[in-house]
Amino acid sequence: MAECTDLSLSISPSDPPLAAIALGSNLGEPLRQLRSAVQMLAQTAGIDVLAYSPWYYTVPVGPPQPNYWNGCLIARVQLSPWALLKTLQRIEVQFGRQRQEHWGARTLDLDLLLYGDRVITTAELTLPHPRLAERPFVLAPLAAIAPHWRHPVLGETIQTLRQQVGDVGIIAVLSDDAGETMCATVADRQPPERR
Ligand code: PH2
Ligand code: MG
Ligand code: MG
Repeated sequence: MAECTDLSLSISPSDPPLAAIALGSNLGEPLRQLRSAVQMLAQTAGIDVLAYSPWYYTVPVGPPQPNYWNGCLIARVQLSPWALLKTLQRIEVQFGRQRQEHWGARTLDLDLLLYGDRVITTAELTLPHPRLAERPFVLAPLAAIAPHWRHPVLGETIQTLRQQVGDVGIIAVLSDDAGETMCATVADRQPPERR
């Protein structure tokens, strides 16, 4: 499993489907939980984890709560979008996730962001994830592993969307490959200039 390989260049996202999943945690031991969630997903039948991003330390969006650690992974999946969603929800519960305040603190959050180029609007599932294009804490890690994946509704690449939102709310980036001590702070936290 490689960290930070641009899979969207070499692999078609639709056949067999690639899924992009966002990970977040701000309760308990976030980094430990996120790393073991990656392992658990990698060991799940029908999910082949191909790459995962560095971990981003981010300012919480929503009610006052601890800072988050966020990341993304890309997997080749042999599950329907709905079966994949159920699997993510089951793993969240295994990590002690309780349904609580909207946008509130959590031990583990696994959000299905993209599933190939599928566009889905049902009560349980909206794809692409409805807030994907607004969130630096999702777009920054996703752009690290899939910059050329095109948002199937907006028609823009993840890299372009990531440039549009900038680094607002990103405090630091930690790469597992570079070792635990490598923690670069992101100086530019201003919104980007619109061109
Ligand atoms: N998730 C939320 C609410 N707010 N803020 C950050 N920085 N990162 C998150 O993952 C996050 C959040 C609910 O899913
Ligand atoms: Mg979320
Ligand atoms: Mg969620």
